[in-house]
Amino acid sequence: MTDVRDSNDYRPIPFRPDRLPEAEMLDRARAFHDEMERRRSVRFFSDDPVPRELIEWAIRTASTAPSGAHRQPWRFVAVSDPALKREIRVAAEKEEKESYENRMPDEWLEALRPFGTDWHKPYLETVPWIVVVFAEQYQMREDGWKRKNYYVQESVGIACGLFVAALHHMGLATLTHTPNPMQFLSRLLDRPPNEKPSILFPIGHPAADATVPDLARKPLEEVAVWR
Ligand code: IYR
Repeated sequence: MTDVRDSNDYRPIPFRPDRLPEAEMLDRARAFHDEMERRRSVRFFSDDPVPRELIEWAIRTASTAPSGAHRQPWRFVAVSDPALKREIRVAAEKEEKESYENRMPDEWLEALRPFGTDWHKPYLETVPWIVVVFAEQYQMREDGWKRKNYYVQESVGIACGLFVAALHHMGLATLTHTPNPMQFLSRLLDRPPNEKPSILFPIGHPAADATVPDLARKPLEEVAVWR
């Protein structure tokens, strides 16, 4: 058995980040929590423009996520073209209408009632940006070369989490929207067969009269277990 450390591929470099005093760690922890605590999923957007540069920064930040074998198996497809946004809305509403009316069981519809959702997705046309995240199931080149990716769902999920945090941090609102089924996005956005649509994010500023469901987050005691 060869030791991975004997391989020419393993060439680590020093990592010596500054260590913060504990009081400062706590201040930063609280401040970051308080900021994230103010994040809400938004379904009512303003059509105010948002500079492309902000979306670029959010994608860069998302792309700092850890990933299986550092394959970074994500593609962020950013859409601002109004005609394409309209096509996405029409196709998403077609699937969602069928889902809400015929595919989703009563238990699911009941679970969604507090959120007031239905098959209408007007925000898909209102927002200045739609970003669709695709999960790269395997790497593929035109010459037919293929290579497996690892922990794709987990990696893309973490990247999407950082994306949401980055947008919130810069003062933008978004929503994790998952039209179901969502293969229509591969067709509309010309994505290759090794990429699977994962989450769609409408992005913009909240509408002046936006509302959100009145909900609370679980307290620490409910989500943490200490042993
Ligand atoms: N995809 C549908 C349904 C939906 C499902 C869940 I779970 C939600 O938390 C919210 C909506 C829609 O986007 O309306």
